[in-house]
Amino acid sequence: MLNTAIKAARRAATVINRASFDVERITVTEKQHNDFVTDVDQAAEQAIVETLLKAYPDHAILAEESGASANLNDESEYAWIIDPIDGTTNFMHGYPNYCVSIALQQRGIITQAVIYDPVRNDLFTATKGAGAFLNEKRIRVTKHDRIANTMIGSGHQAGPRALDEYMRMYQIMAERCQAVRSSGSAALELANVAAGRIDGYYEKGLKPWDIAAGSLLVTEAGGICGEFNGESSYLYKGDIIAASPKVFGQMVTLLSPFA
Ligand code: LIP
Repeated sequence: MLNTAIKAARRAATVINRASFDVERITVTEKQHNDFVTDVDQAAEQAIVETLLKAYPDHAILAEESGASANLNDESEYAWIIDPIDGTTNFMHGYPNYCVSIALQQRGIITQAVIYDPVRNDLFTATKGAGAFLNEKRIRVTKHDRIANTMIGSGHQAGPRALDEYMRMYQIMAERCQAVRSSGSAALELANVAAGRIDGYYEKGLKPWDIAAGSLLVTEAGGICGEFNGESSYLYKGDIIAASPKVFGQMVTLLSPFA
Protein backbone atom coordinates (compact mmCIF):
# COMPACT_ATOMS: atom_id res chain seq x y z
CA MET A 1 0.00 0.00 0.00
CA LEU A 2 2.89 2.35 0.75
CA ASN A 3 4.32 1.64 -2.71
CA THR A 4 0.98 2.46 -4.33
CA ALA A 5 0.85 5.73 -2.40
CA ILE A 6 4.40 6.58 -3.53
CA LYS A 7 3.42 5.85 -7.13
CA ALA A 8 0.36 8.13 -6.76
CA ALA A 9 2.45 10.93 -5.23
CA ARG A 10 5.02 10.75 -8.03
CA ARG A 11 2.27 10.88 -10.67
CA ALA A 12 0.84 13.98 -9.00
CA ALA A 13 4.32 15.50 -8.86
CA THR A 14 4.69 15.09 -12.63
CA VAL A 15 1.54 17.19 -13.09
CA ILE A 16 2.74 19.77 -10.53
CA ASN A 17 6.30 20.07 -11.90
CA ARG A 18 5.07 20.54 -15.46
CA ALA A 19 2.79 23.41 -14.36
CA SER A 20 5.44 24.98 -12.11
CA PHE A 21 7.49 26.07 -15.15
CA ASP A 22 4.81 28.63 -16.04
CA VAL A 23 2.82 29.71 -12.97
CA GLU A 24 1.27 32.60 -14.93
CA ARG A 25 -0.88 30.04 -16.79
CA ILE A 26 -2.29 28.38 -13.67
CA THR A 27 -6.05 28.92 -13.21
CA VAL A 28 -6.77 30.06 -9.65
CA THR A 29 -10.17 30.04 -7.90
CA GLU A 30 -10.77 31.50 -4.44
CA LYS A 31 -12.77 28.94 -2.38
CA GLN A 32 -13.05 31.32 0.58
CA HIS A 33 -11.18 34.49 1.50
CA ASN A 34 -7.45 33.69 0.99
CA ASP A 35 -8.16 29.96 0.48
CA PHE A 36 -7.32 28.98 -3.09
CA VAL A 37 -7.59 26.02 -5.45
CA THR A 38 -5.86 25.79 -8.83
CA ASP A 39 -6.53 23.62 -11.86
CA VAL A 40 -3.23 21.92 -10.99
CA ASP A 41 -4.51 20.89 -7.50
CA GLN A 42 -7.51 19.31 -9.24
CA ALA A 43 -5.46 17.51 -11.92
CA ALA A 44 -2.93 16.26 -9.35
CA GLU A 45 -5.73 15.01 -7.09
CA GLN A 46 -7.33 13.19 -10.00
CA ALA A 47 -4.01 11.45 -10.77
CA ILE A 48 -3.69 10.36 -7.12
CA VAL A 49 -7.27 9.10 -6.78
CA GLU A 50 -7.10 7.21 -10.10
CA THR A 51 -3.88 5.47 -9.05
CA LEU A 52 -5.20 4.49 -5.62
CA LEU A 53 -8.61 3.31 -6.81
CA LYS A 54 -7.12 1.32 -9.68
CA ALA A 55 -5.19 -0.71 -7.08
CA TYR A 56 -7.89 -0.64 -4.36
CA PRO A 57 -11.34 -0.01 -5.91
CA ASP A 58 -13.20 -0.54 -2.59
CA HIS A 59 -11.20 1.94 -0.52
CA ALA A 60 -12.78 5.19 0.66
CA ILE A 61 -11.32 8.60 -0.22
CA LEU A 62 -11.16 11.91 1.68
CA ALA A 63 -9.48 14.48 -0.56
CA GLU A 64 -9.09 18.25 -0.23
CA GLU A 65 -10.59 19.23 -3.57
CA SER A 66 -13.20 16.51 -4.24
CA GLY A 67 -14.26 15.80 -0.64
CA ALA A 68 -15.33 12.48 0.80
CA SER A 69 -16.38 9.46 -1.24
CA ALA A 70 -19.83 7.96 -0.59
CA ASN A 71 -18.37 4.92 1.18
CA LEU A 72 -16.43 6.94 3.80
CA ASN A 73 -17.60 6.51 7.40
CA ASP A 74 -16.18 5.87 10.88
CA GLU A 75 -16.15 2.15 10.20
CA SER A 76 -14.27 2.39 6.88
CA GLU A 77 -11.69 -0.37 6.82
CA TYR A 78 -9.44 1.67 4.52
CA ALA A 79 -9.65 5.40 3.72
CA TRP A 80 -7.07 7.48 1.88
CA ILE A 81 -6.64 11.08 3.08
CA ILE A 82 -5.19 13.25 0.33
CA ASP A 83 -3.87 16.78 -0.15
CA PRO A 84 -2.67 17.03 -3.77
CA ILE A 85 -0.77 20.30 -3.10
CA ASP A 86 -0.29 21.35 0.50
CA GLY A 87 0.95 24.90 0.16
CA THR A 88 -1.26 25.95 -2.77
CA THR A 89 -0.65 29.66 -2.14
CA ASN A 90 3.12 29.10 -2.27
CA PHE A 91 2.73 27.06 -5.45
CA MET A 92 0.64 29.64 -7.31
CA HIS A 93 3.18 32.35 -6.46
CA GLY A 94 6.09 30.19 -7.63
CA TYR A 95 7.45 30.03 -4.06
CA PRO A 96 9.12 26.60 -3.95
CA ASN A 97 7.69 25.21 -0.71
CA TYR A 98 4.80 22.77 -1.16
CA CYS A 99 4.22 19.03 -1.21
CA VAL A 100 1.90 16.14 -2.02
CA SER A 101 0.47 14.47 1.09
CA ILE A 102 -1.17 11.02 1.13
CA ALA A 103 -2.12 8.97 4.19
CA LEU A 104 -3.96 5.69 4.69
CA GLN A 105 -6.38 5.53 7.60
CA GLN A 106 -7.25 2.00 8.72
CA ARG A 107 -10.28 1.79 11.03
CA GLY A 108 -9.51 5.24 12.40
CA ILE A 109 -5.73 4.87 12.69
CA ILE A 110 -3.18 6.32 10.25
CA THR A 111 -0.99 3.42 9.14
CA GLN A 112 0.81 4.64 5.99
CA ALA A 113 2.14 8.09 5.08
CA VAL A 114 3.78 9.65 2.05
CA ILE A 115 4.82 13.27 1.76
CA TYR A 116 6.61 14.17 -1.45
CA ASP A 117 8.36 17.50 -2.00
CA PRO A 118 8.68 17.74 -5.79
CA VAL A 119 10.97 20.78 -5.62
CA ARG A 120 13.73 19.09 -3.61
CA ASN A 121 12.82 15.53 -4.71
CA ASP A 122 12.42 14.63 -1.03
CA LEU A 123 10.28 11.56 -0.41
CA PHE A 124 9.15 11.14 3.22
CA THR A 125 7.52 7.81 4.10
CA ALA A 126 6.27 6.08 7.22
CA THR A 127 4.46 2.87 8.09
CA LYS A 128 2.99 2.50 11.56
CA GLY A 129 5.42 0.62 13.78
CA ALA A 130 8.20 0.58 11.17
CA GLY A 131 9.78 4.03 11.46
CA ALA A 132 9.95 7.16 9.29
CA PHE A 133 12.25 7.67 6.31
CA LEU A 134 13.50 10.44 4.03
CA ASN A 135 14.68 9.10 0.68
CA GLU A 136 14.89 5.65 2.31
CA LYS A 137 17.13 6.82 5.19
CA ARG A 138 15.77 6.61 8.74
CA ILE A 139 14.83 10.00 10.23
CA ARG A 140 14.35 11.11 13.82
CA VAL A 141 13.12 14.22 15.59
CA THR A 142 15.72 16.54 17.19
CA LYS A 143 17.19 15.89 20.62
CA HIS A 144 16.86 19.46 21.95
CA ASP A 145 15.36 19.48 25.39
CA ARG A 146 15.07 23.21 26.07
CA ILE A 147 12.62 25.37 24.14
CA ALA A 148 15.22 28.17 24.23
CA ASN A 149 17.37 26.16 21.77
CA THR A 150 14.65 25.45 19.24
CA MET A 151 13.43 26.59 15.83
CA ILE A 152 9.67 26.07 15.56
CA GLY A 153 7.33 26.17 12.55
CA SER A 154 3.81 27.58 12.49
CA GLY A 155 0.99 28.84 10.29
CA HIS A 156 -2.47 30.33 10.47
CA GLN A 157 -5.83 30.28 8.75
CA ALA A 158 -7.32 33.28 6.94
CA GLY A 159 -9.52 35.74 8.81
CA PRO A 160 -9.08 38.40 11.51
CA ARG A 161 -9.84 36.14 14.53
CA ALA A 162 -7.31 33.50 13.48
CA LEU A 163 -4.75 36.19 12.71
CA ASP A 164 -5.21 37.90 16.06
CA GLU A 165 -4.78 34.61 17.92
CA TYR A 166 -1.78 33.71 15.76
CA MET A 167 -0.09 37.01 16.61
CA ARG A 168 -0.59 36.44 20.35
CA MET A 169 0.80 32.89 20.08
CA TYR A 170 3.67 34.13 17.92
CA GLN A 171 4.68 36.70 20.55
CA ILE A 172 4.81 34.01 23.24
CA MET A 173 6.74 31.52 21.12
CA ALA A 174 9.13 34.00 19.47
CA GLU A 175 10.16 35.34 22.88
CA ARG A 176 11.16 31.85 24.03
CA CYS A 177 12.56 30.09 20.93
CA GLN A 178 15.55 30.87 18.74
CA ALA A 179 13.20 31.35 15.77
CA VAL A 180 9.60 30.83 14.64
CA ARG A 181 9.01 30.22 10.91
CA SER A 182 5.79 30.33 8.89
CA SER A 183 6.46 28.82 5.48
CA GLY A 184 2.97 27.96 4.19
CA SER A 185 2.79 24.17 4.11
CA ALA A 186 1.73 22.45 7.31
CA ALA A 187 2.31 18.96 5.86
CA LEU A 188 5.86 19.79 4.77
CA GLU A 189 6.63 21.35 8.14
CA LEU A 190 5.40 18.21 9.94
CA ALA A 191 7.74 16.21 7.68
CA ASN A 192 10.52 18.65 8.63
CA VAL A 193 9.80 18.01 12.34
CA ALA A 194 10.14 14.26 11.64
CA ALA A 195 13.43 14.85 9.80
CA GLY A 196 14.88 16.97 12.62
CA ARG A 197 15.03 20.10 10.44
CA ILE A 198 12.85 21.99 12.92
CA ASP A 199 12.07 21.09 16.53
CA GLY A 200 8.31 21.52 16.50
CA TYR A 201 5.21 22.82 14.71
CA TYR A 202 1.91 24.32 15.83
CA GLU A 203 -1.18 25.53 13.98
CA LYS A 204 -4.93 25.81 14.64
CA GLY A 205 -7.83 25.17 12.26
CA LEU A 206 -6.18 22.69 9.91
CA LYS A 207 -7.99 19.96 7.97
CA PRO A 208 -7.30 16.19 8.21
CA TRP A 209 -5.55 16.22 4.81
CA ASP A 210 -3.05 18.84 6.08
CA ILE A 211 -2.17 16.69 9.11
CA ALA A 212 -2.75 12.97 8.46
CA ALA A 213 0.49 11.92 6.75
CA GLY A 214 2.71 14.36 8.64
CA SER A 215 1.45 13.21 12.03
CA LEU A 216 2.45 9.58 11.36
CA LEU A 217 5.88 10.74 10.15
CA VAL A 218 6.37 12.67 13.41
CA THR A 219 5.31 9.84 15.71
CA GLU A 220 7.32 7.23 13.76
CA ALA A 221 10.35 9.56 14.03
CA GLY A 222 10.04 9.52 17.83
CA GLY A 223 7.99 12.71 18.25
CA ILE A 224 4.59 13.45 19.75
CA CYS A 225 1.48 15.02 18.23
CA GLY A 226 -1.39 16.40 20.27
CA GLU A 227 -4.01 19.11 20.55
CA PHE A 228 -3.11 22.39 22.25
CA ASN A 229 -4.20 20.89 25.58
CA GLY A 230 -2.02 17.84 24.86
CA GLU A 231 -4.95 15.52 24.07
CA SER A 232 -4.99 13.25 21.07
CA SER A 233 -7.99 14.15 18.83
CA TYR A 234 -5.94 16.56 16.69
CA LEU A 235 -6.65 14.91 13.31
CA TYR A 236 -10.29 15.95 13.01
CA LYS A 237 -10.18 18.83 15.51
CA GLY A 238 -7.45 20.43 13.36
CA ASP A 239 -5.39 22.04 16.13
CA ILE A 240 -1.97 20.42 16.37
CA ILE A 241 1.28 20.67 18.26
CA ALA A 242 3.95 18.29 16.97
CA ALA A 243 7.46 18.08 18.40
CA SER A 244 10.17 16.01 19.98
CA PRO A 245 8.94 14.70 23.37
CA LYS A 246 10.59 17.25 25.69
CA VAL A 247 9.83 20.22 23.47
CA PHE A 248 6.22 19.00 23.06
CA GLY A 249 5.60 19.30 26.80
CA GLN A 250 7.00 22.84 26.89
CA MET A 251 4.94 23.88 23.86
CA VAL A 252 1.75 22.54 25.48
CA THR A 253 2.53 24.56 28.62
CA LEU A 254 2.97 27.74 26.55
CA LEU A 255 0.09 27.20 24.12
CA SER A 256 -2.60 25.45 26.22
CA PRO A 257 -4.29 28.80 27.02
CA PHE A 258 -5.22 28.86 23.30
CA ALA A 259 -6.82 25.35 23.36
C1 LIP B 1 -2.62 25.06 3.72
C2 LIP B 1 -1.67 24.64 4.82
C3 LIP B 1 -1.05 25.88 5.43
C4 LIP B 1 -2.11 26.45 6.27
C5 LIP B 1 -3.24 26.86 5.35
C6 LIP B 1 -3.74 25.74 4.46
P1 LIP B 1 -3.43 24.05 1.36
O1 LIP B 1 -3.09 23.97 2.97
O2 LIP B 1 -0.78 23.72 4.61
O3 LIP B 1 0.09 25.62 6.21
O4 LIP B 1 -1.63 27.51 7.03
O5 LIP B 1 -4.29 27.33 6.12
O6 LIP B 1 -4.54 24.82 5.13
O7 LIP B 1 -4.72 24.79 1.29
O8 LIP B 1 -2.34 24.75 0.68
O9 LIP B 1 -3.58 22.63 0.96
